[in-house]
Amino acid sequence: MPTNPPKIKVLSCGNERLQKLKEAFHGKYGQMPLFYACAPGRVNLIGEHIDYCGYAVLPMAIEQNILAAVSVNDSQSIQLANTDPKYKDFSVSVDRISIDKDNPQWYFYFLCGVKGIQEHLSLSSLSGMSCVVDGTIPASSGLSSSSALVCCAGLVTMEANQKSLSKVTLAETCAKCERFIGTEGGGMDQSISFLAEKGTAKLIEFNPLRATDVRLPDGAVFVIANCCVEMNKAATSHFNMRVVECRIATKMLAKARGLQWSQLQKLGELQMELQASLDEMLELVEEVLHPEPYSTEEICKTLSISTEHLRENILSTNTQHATHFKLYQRARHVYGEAARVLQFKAVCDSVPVNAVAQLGDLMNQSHVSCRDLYECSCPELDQLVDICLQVGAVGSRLTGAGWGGCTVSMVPSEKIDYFLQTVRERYYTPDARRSALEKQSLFVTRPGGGAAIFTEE
Ligand code: ADP
Ligand code: NG1
Repeated sequence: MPTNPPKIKVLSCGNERLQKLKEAFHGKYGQMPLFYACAPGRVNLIGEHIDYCGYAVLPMAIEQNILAAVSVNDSQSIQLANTDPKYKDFSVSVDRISIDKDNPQWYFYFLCGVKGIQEHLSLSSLSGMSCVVDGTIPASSGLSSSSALVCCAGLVTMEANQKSLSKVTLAETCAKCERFIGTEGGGMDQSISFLAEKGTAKLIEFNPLRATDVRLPDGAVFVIANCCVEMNKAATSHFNMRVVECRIATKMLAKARGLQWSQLQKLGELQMELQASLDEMLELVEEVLHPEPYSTEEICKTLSISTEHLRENILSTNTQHATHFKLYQRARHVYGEAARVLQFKAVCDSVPVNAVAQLGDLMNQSHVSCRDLYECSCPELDQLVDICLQVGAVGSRLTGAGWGGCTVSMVPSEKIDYFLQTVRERYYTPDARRSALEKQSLFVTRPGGGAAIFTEE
């Protein structure tokens, strides 16, 4: 497999979207783009909220992506425009890049990618760039529009500065730099955006980052359905609260086992340290943690630390206000979900006769765990999952961060027409807003390719 993102020669006149983007670019900057870059969104089939705990996940890239047209300028500035008027123009001098965590505007995600590559390559000066961005991934819907934008910006910056980096380095760099916006994600989105290959889902493992093909069984298709509730991760504390709860659970479990807990941050690291199985980790959770929420006082007392220490070293900036932490529920979800990912991969590899039913079961268990233990679902997602299961899906679950956004369902191929029509009738048509969004909200998806650079022939 080639290690660098592909550079593809294209004819924009054969591609309506590229042609339109080229025209928009010309209208904005009065010149032609030098090159284009695209990075896909993703749908996670199973393995939710466990990447930042160090565990493997199982996503595939989707066809929807972020595409940018780019030229290099000599004005020493980064000029950004967007084909969607909702995203306003922005310009900044290359030596004045800063990212405001308290105000997650679209261009700050772009600047995350720019800054990440600059720091990784230790570039003392950056080329000026003029860009127009065009996106087709529904935003704040669990399909990784933000990471696709960060990855696209990272790739653009690499190319505009005439550098070359491997897909793995780009993925790791973009995973790290998206955290400049404040969310403490785990790297799944950026990894699949760069490492995806058409026709196959991937098992993504971390530390070291690697991607293994997962062939999905014949006879079923995956359908994405958006519940039409948006949840912006960077603008709320839900996401980081879960990251923090997992971090505290790691330390409390480590302390109970007499380990040096202060350096341990992830539930996965703790498992490695203990050399235990996932089942044994679940037993440890039952033995050590209690289901009632932990107060700040109880945590500080158990770890023998001050509240200031907790706030400064363990909590994130946007979770400073938190007073209660559900450690038992979060840890149970993470260890259970990590096991389900491995079971899903094993079923795809061995393809038993009832493979589709087994995978569906695992997806259903995942949703229940996200809903009840991790509490990252919402009534609309639960309703949509129920409808999908009633009308033919063998498995259905929320995908991505949750609290809104999309479900992914596994549907036997022969039932797909009835499924799509009935979900439409039951979830979208009765509500005017949903109905207006239905076309981009309910669709069959197949594993797509990863990020790439295009130049015109
Ligand atoms: P997701 O789950 O899609 O990653 P987030 O809430 O983390 O959702 O990020 C969504 C943000 O990403 C948007 O608010 C916007 O700032 C940015 N974004 C998404 N799509 C685009 C786009 N096409 N153009 C510009 N910015 C975009
Ligand atoms: P989305 O669905 O893109 O908000 C987020 C995290 C992932 C992962 C999932 C939950 C970022 C950039 N992405 O994805 O790393 O933790 O939630 O599985 O933070």
